[in-house]
Amino acid sequence: MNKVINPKRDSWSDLLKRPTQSVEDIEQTVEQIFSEVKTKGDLALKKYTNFFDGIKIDELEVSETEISAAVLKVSEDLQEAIKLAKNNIELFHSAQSTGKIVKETIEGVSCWQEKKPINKVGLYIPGGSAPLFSTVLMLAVPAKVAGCKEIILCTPPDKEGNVNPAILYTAQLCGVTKIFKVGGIQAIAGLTFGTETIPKVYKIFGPGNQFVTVAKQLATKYEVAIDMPAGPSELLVYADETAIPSFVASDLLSQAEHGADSQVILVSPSETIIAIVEKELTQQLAELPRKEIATKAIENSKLILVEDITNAIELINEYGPEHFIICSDNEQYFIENIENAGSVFIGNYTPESAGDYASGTNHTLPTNGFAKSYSGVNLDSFLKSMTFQKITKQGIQKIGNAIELMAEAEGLQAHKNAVSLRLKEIENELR
Ligand code: HSO
Ligand code: ZN
Repeated sequence: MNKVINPKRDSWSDLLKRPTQSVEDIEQTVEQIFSEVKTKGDLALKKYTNFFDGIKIDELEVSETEISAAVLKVSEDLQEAIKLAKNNIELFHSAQSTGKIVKETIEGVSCWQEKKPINKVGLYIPGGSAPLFSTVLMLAVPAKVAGCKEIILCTPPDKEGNVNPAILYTAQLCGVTKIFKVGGIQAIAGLTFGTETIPKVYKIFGPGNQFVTVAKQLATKYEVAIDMPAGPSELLVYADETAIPSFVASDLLSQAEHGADSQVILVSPSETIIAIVEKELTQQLAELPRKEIATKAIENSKLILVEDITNAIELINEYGPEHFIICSDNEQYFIENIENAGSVFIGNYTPESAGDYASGTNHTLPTNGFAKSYSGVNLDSFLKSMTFQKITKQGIQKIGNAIELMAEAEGLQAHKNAVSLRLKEIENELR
């Protein structure tokens, strides 16, 4: 890991750069696949599944039989673990419900706001080296809590044309409506336009590689919303002398093992802590089955020695990590002053893995500095707010004149008329 000592403020933006990704050429491929899926539907989905995943698929939709068979392949212990996680995620996301907000702004003018579910949502679950069935929980549970009517899941098939059993088990447990064996750009295009078998959705959720990310961005041009521009995983740990170095190293590695492009950062005011964490990290890394991936991520990563906590928090807010772990005797300072982070983990006994799987918070979070402007996925991501108003005769008399004046000043006579006609009618009635 690269060690940096007391970096000056003007070097922060260079120091905190995410590993660069080249997006060149991707856009053209994405547009090509989108236009084929739009015109040829399932045929195009099957063609690209064959091309990218190397498998000829006859039936894109996962059948009931396949789901029942998958359930038998998931051990009882794992089923219980998934159920425990589901319960916590359900509890925390249900608690986020805000209900109806009613306000009489002026006598006779009632305004209220209600949240309604996004009726059709698409969940994308990547394939690849680790089948992240935990992401099914993080997306399908809040969708269900929100009351989304159709929950469509797309995930790429393996070389035999199957979907990982734990993904299928979790999907059926969470009440996913339909599951399709299709991944990558073609899946996003299918959810965007709808095909003979895949329903068109209103919003697409979930992580993915660069291709999926660019495809999700293109989907927004076709009136489909997306959760956020997701990128490689990242973690920043602040550790002072009260941190337990072996724990810190294990946390850094937990994110590093996601992908070669993941980034982990340790910020500390203590040279001793940095030195011990680095030693621990080397030892633990050597034992990991995914050490090749983690080693590459560690190459992108940094150990930063800071002068004090004020300096540390400024730097952390500038970076805006997806995950932020605080191991400090002054944790309250960090809790109060952190402004930009996707999800915050506090104390030596709060590993980031807890939030990845089972504590109840969501693990679909903004990366790449987007924590400055985006929230992670939560109950509201599956809802939209609608406003209502009802105005009485007395109410329109109270605000009517203000509306007339403002409409006049904007040069919009018809707007003014809509009020004037009513006011005159009321006056006539009163005579
Ligand atoms: N840390 C990842 C999510 C995940 N980790 C899934 C394990 N499984 C992105 O927040
Ligand atoms: Zn993770």
